[in-house]
Amino acid sequence: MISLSPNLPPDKQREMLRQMLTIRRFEERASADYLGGKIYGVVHCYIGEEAVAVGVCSALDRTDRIISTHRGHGHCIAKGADLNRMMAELYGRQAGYCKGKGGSMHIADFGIGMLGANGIVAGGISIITGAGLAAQMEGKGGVAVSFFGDGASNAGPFHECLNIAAAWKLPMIYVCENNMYAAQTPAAETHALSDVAARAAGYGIPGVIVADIALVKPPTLGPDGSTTITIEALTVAAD
Ligand SMILES: Cc1ncc(C[n+]2csc(CCOP(=O)(O)OP(=O)(O)O)c2C)c(N)n1
Ligand SMILES: [Mg+2]
Repeated sequence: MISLSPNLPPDKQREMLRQMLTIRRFEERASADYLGGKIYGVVHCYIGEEAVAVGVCSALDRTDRIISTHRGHGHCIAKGADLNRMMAELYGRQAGYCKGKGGSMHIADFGIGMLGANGIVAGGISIITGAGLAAQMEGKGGVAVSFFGDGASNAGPFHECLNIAAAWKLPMIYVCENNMYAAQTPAAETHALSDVAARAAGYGIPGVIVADIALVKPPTLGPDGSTTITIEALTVAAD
């Protein structure tokens, strides 16, 4: 993970804006073609949440590993995935990341540290916590980043993984994309404690809450890269 100054150079800001717009344009096209019946399977869009993926991934090295959710395009693009292979995958083509057999929710690119999108709500949290253990064992200062929704924070993997990550001091960043809904269900109907970061604190993991993220300056990991942290990004999805 690299350290980003809160006062970013203009070139860096332009690059981050370019990435956010790339995600937006990619998904506008994907959404239109999905609604037009040209794409099989399901396409969940990340429109409105682009700043979270770009802010977080801008602070990562290529070798740092991330995992995504059912809204995977933004995380893929922010980590540096190939747009043509992504779109080919949505269209079910041989040139796609999974030879067209996986579709929108299964795009992964291990070469850039993108371990995959995931149709199982909270399923990715377990996978990436294993990658956090791998990073710790490798001893090269890498981190693993788990993106997940507020709804996923009600599921078992969230609680089990944060517990063990804190106990083992894994180099993990848990990023909750809190858009206040799990599908159509308002968050207040499913959990009484509204701040997901406060839940993480219950496992001994420090958390920060940010309103959307134009830039995440990751809270400092321990000097040996051994601390687990949680970032709760308050954000809004378009659907
Ligand atoms: C294990 C599991 N249960 C239920 C679903 C159906 N489902 C798909 S998206 C979703 C809501 C997820 O909410 P959240 O984690 O907040 O993500 P958001 O869609 O808000 O980004 C649900 C319940 C699923 N995909 N997997
Ligand atoms: Mg949500």
